[in-house]
Amino acid sequence: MCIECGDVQDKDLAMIDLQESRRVMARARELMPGGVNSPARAFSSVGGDPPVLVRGKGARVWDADGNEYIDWVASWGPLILGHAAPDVVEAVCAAARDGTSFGAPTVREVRLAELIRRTMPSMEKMRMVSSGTEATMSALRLARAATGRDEVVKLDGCFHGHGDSLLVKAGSGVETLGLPDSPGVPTGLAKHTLTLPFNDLSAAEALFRERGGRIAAVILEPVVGNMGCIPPREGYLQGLRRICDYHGALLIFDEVMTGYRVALGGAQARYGVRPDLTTLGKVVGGGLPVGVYGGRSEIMDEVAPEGPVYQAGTLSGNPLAMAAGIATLERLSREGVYESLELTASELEKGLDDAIESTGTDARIQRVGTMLAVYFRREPVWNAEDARAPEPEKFARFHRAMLEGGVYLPPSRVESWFVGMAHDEEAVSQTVSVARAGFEVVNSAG
Ligand code: KE4
Repeated sequence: MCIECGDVQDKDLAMIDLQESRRVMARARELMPGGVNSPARAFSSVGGDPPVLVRGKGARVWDADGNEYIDWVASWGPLILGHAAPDVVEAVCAAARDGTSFGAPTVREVRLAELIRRTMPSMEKMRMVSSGTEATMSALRLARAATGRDEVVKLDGCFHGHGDSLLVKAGSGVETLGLPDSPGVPTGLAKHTLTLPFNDLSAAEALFRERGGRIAAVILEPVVGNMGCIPPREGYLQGLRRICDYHGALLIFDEVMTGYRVALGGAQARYGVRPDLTTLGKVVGGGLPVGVYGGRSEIMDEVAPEGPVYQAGTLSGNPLAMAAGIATLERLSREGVYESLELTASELEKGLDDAIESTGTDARIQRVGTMLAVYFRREPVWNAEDARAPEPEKFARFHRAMLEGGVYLPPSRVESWFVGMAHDEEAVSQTVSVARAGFEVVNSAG
């Protein structure tokens, strides 16, 4: 049952045979909540059964019924080189032949850390973990320990994974499912998480005037991918930097999504703002489970065994995941890669803009680097309130039409599309022509 979009069900998917996907999903629902291992995959806000994917190559994926799709989800961001990128597959296979895990220091984790620090110099020291959630959870614990303060500030609509302190007014799956926050988070903990609207410096200044001495850190997505694609207003990030410095709070950039997506050096390079701590994930693992948190040495040296702040993980720095990350970052570091990504992403944006204009659709595209989103409203989207304004049904109809046309989009109006190296001119032009039909479907539904 679709939670948000009323009754956009499978009958609207006349042209796609999803029989085998439905069979697998029926079995999956007996074994896993909602039949998925992450809520965002369940298609709850767009209706109908999700295709069960069986294979990916380059910019395309195939489902259990043999349907082919152009993929703009890219596993929610990691696959900037495309599916089954040869460099990554070969590196992972070579690593596996040497052993899949040791639980000991290895050469590969040192190599990946060097590549990360070279691209993001603010990460003077870092710790590998196995997910973005682990990275943000650990960064918060470290910030609280380093400052001796309990309160943390997050921005409404930003999503930082499912750590208890961060499941407050979160974006992504929490937003998609319309959950105000998550049950199970003790009020005694949630009360230490304060929230602010994104892109509102005066609100930040007011909060810090009132509680500055008790705030350990501000954590944010510098470009909010978990509400689509919301860029910072001119001077916003610089303003947060100034406020944190004045009040002795740490500035944490959660670049799990923006890292290597909005620039090789992430948002901190694109906007020239140096955070105290950064969290990474997704691209940095090349499709295998990796998260990273890091920053100023004197802060990171508080982490065990150097310091007292405890954080650990059996598979942290796993050799296969490190190999995938190394292969990905080495490829991204080559000459001309980001110029090529920018060209593809700008062509997609222009094609979608033209389709919106030619169909007279009340919609807009917002893009930063290889992250892009469509909003069914014409006015700019600067914060979570703006992003929530359009009725969910419009995106649900658009998503169904795109899927029917062989284009695989994130199943939520508050998620970013991801452009990668494998998206060629044909993928862009096919997507744009299917989008034109999709906008007509939205317009005909009124
Ligand atoms: P993971 O624990 O999923 O590796 O990372 C959590 C996380 C942290 N920070 C940001 C900015 C993130 O976007 C994420 C995870 N993003 C979602 C999609 N927007 C992952 C997809 C999912 O939840 O299944």
